[in-house]
Amino acid sequence: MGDRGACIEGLVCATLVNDPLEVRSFLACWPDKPIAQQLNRCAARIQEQVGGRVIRVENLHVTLAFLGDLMPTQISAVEDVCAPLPRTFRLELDRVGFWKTKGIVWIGPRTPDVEFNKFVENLRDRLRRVGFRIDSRPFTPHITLLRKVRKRPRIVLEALDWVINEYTLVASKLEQDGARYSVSKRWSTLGDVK
Ligand code: 2AM
Repeated sequence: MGDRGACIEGLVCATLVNDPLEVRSFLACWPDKPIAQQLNRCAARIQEQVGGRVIRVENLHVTLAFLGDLMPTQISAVEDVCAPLPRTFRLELDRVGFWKTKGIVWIGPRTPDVEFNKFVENLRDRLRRVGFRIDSRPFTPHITLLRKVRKRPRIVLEALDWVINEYTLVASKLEQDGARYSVSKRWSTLGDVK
């Protein structure tokens, strides 16, 4: 009977198994194809130097807010909070970073766009106010390029100029070879209806 035998039937399942309606969700910006392809080439060069697992080109993104497993009513609440981008933002991706404890190599802007960060922090605050638990650390825009890296890469890359004109609500399914993402909703810059 294993572990379950020691527990109260019914209650056990409720705590151990996720509700099938729950969807692992996050808000993110996605680089367009040419930028994503360049980032993928950067990741391959870094991998040659320090190993690790390159993030698939179609999965490259900046997470604005990680939301966790959401029920459909919570997804509607997120959609109610999200607003269009007030304008287009540009991020100069010119800094490769390494988070040793997470084993992540990422790329991001050396100089953050203050207005973009303000927009994201404000969005995260509004989500908190309606009950979502959002990472309390300040927003650090980054695109994860590789995981499972043990050593800091030493690499000089040409800066990439990324124009951001939308963000999306994404559903994530974890599979053996990494995550599969699907976009469920988009918010573009004001006046740019999708
Ligand atoms: P990362 O790239 O810095 O690891 C989808 O999983 C995205 O949400 C990833 O980009 C990941 O950021 C971020 N993410 C995953 N789990 C998270 C968590 N528990 N808290 C905050 N962000 C998370």
